[in-house]
Amino acid sequence: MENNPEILLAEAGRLLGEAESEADIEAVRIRYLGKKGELTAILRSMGSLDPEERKRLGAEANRVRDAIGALISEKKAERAASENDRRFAAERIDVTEPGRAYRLGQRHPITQTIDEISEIFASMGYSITEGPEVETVFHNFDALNAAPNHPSRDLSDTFYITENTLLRTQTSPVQVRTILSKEPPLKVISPGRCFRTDTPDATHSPMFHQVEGLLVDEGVTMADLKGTLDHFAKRMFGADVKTKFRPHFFPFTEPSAEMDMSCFACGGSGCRVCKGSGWIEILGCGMVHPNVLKVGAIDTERYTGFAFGMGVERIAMLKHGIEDIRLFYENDVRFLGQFA
Ligand code: 2NL
Repeated sequence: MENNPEILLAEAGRLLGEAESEADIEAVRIRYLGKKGELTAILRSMGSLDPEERKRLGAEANRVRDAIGALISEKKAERAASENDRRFAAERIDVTEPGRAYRLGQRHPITQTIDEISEIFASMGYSITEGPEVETVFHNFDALNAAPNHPSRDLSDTFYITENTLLRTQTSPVQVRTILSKEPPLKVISPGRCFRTDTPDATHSPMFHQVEGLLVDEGVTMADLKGTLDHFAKRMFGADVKTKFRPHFFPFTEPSAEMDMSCFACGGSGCRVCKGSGWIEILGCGMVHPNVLKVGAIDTERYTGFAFGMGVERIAMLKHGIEDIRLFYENDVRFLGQFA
């Protein structure tokens, strides 16, 4: 074992120069400065020396111990700094890189159509009302002047939950609730989900959507109905469309009508969209039957009203040229994404 402190300092310096890890550095410390280290051994062996020599060697050994200690601290600091440099390089973030675009969702085309219809009526001063999808027989049928034997009440057309509760077959019960809870003038639309026991095909679904409307005030006539619905058709399908009204029957309106509009695709000359006729049926309507107004104790001598109902899926299919209603419910993003 070397017992010249200066040589130990040189050795330790060389080993530290080669040290690559924290453990290499620690090994150097243990080898020279540890309890059984080489420099420690020199300091311990000095007892046998004469005083002059002991003093000289002691001072030199202490100086070398401090120097090796300083070299070790220096090396440790150097290593920590280079470790930081390496991590900073590895974790570097380019803050000037453009952000990743989010894939934004969108409203379902049926929701978009409901919103579009609602906006047109809201701009004419209508309020938007909602009500329960599970209804009573009273609100869905009785209050709407449906005869006790009316076919729509049939078990084979309506989802009954109990004898007295059902899934609403139209959104009319929402308007019935308005008639029952508010005083005229009334001016509401009721968009929402409806249910019938239809077998699914290209134009039928057991779950579908409707927007119904109701206006009750003094002096309301069929002219108001026609003007309102004609305006709606022009806003929804284009200022060029014309409308016409064909007599029809609904138990809750008298007189009743269906409204057709001139084909927005061909302008009325006949095409695939209007199946050659030049006209497209878009909604049902009529003057509110006095029996319905009487449900809400509305004075039928003073007040009259009109009402209408339209199928949202039908409007959306016409507007976008969709040929199968079932596409709306499959939730295939390749279909839905086209309505972004
Ligand atoms: C259609 C026809 C219609 C109504 C709905 C209604 C509601 C009340 C009173 C009177 Cl509270 N009428 N609603 C009136 C006429 C037609 O819907 O073909 N819907 C898709």
